[in-house]
Amino acid sequence: MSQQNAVIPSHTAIDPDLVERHNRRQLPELEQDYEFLGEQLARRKIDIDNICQRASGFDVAIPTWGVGTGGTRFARFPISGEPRNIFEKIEDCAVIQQLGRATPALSPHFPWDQVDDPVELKQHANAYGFRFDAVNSNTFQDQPDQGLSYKYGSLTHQDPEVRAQAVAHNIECIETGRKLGSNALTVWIADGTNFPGQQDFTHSLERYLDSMYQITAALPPDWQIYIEHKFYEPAFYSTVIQDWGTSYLCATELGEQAKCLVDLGHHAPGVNIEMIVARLIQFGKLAGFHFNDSKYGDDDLDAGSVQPFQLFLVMNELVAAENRHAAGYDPAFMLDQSHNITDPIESLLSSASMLRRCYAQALLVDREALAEAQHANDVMQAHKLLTRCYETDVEPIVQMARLRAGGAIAPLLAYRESEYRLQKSNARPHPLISGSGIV
Ligand SMILES: [Mn+2]
Repeated sequence: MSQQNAVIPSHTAIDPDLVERHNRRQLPELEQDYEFLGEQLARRKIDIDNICQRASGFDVAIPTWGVGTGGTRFARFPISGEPRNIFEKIEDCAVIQQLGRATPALSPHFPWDQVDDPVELKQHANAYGFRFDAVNSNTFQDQPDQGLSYKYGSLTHQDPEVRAQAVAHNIECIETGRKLGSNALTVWIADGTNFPGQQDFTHSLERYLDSMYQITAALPPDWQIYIEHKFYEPAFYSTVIQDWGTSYLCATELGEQAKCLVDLGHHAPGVNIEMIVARLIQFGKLAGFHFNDSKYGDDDLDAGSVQPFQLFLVMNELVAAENRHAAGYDPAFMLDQSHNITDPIESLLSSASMLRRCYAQALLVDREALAEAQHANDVMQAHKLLTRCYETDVEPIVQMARLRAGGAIAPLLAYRESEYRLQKSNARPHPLISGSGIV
């Protein structure tokens, strides 16, 4: 995990007294639950405070676009009090960090978060205690002032001028990211086809590599470039960077600074994602994650809301890699969700908590016993060693980690008590028009 110095906040989004009153009410029950779980874990030779401390080190970046209401290609249903610009988005992100204490970084998106003065933006974020994680480029839609269209592709377009425009945008993102203190660029392209025969598979990928070489050449030495694959959508027949295999091949071609980003929702249903994660770690090419969940085709449900066991198994691979100090292992963690029908602040609080929960469960795994069971082909024992940890309710650990870091024991409850959304509904007049469009 990227461990950087925490930025000390000078601003708070919610009255700290409210959080303290909330915690005083919740504390007696938490203390009882924590003590009881501590005794149970002690019988398994596990020190609860040790797990709590390690779990509190698991942080995830908030995507700035996540605090706005998402949508589908059919409709978008905005809620009142939505942030209208990046500065208001940061204020909403600050609520998530103040109460949850698991999200000290922001992952911005350009041009959506474009400002005249990135230094001012950095200062605004720092005032709330945030640093900037990977910046995200956008060549999947046309902007109002854009010269050439991405309708038929961007980095892989047949026309070298369109490719040059897309490359230039990515290089601009690096420049802005440098001013924000970021050290990575995430590149996801929508390029692909809707019809067999529309494009030549090989030539599209050649053009992608050619464009990516130019972007990679513009990276500062301490930066990385994250290649994000997605198997389909918006292109429905073929996608240029469709899976982890193509991502790995490209990252290998592009060299040391290029790695593969795993968005949990960007795989076909049923794919063994935890094994992909293990493979990428083994070969030193895991860039990090976009955490979310998926059941069918939607790639932006809340992390762990549909397949929590899968999330646990992914965390299990991460903990295994940490414990053995796997070479080149330093993943970046980001959420990437679309909140279509929930309050985005509630979803992001809940998801960050869910990640910590699965991570804490993975920390409980007795790896020595697991290795012995695997060696002896004791299938059931090996399986039970994992499921026993997954079935352990570690919520008191997650809550205690939050409390010790100055957050709220029950952040959703505290958020509702604060009436933050209501306040913002009054402060941010917004036309409640249902428009279409994904985030
Ligand atoms: Mn993503």
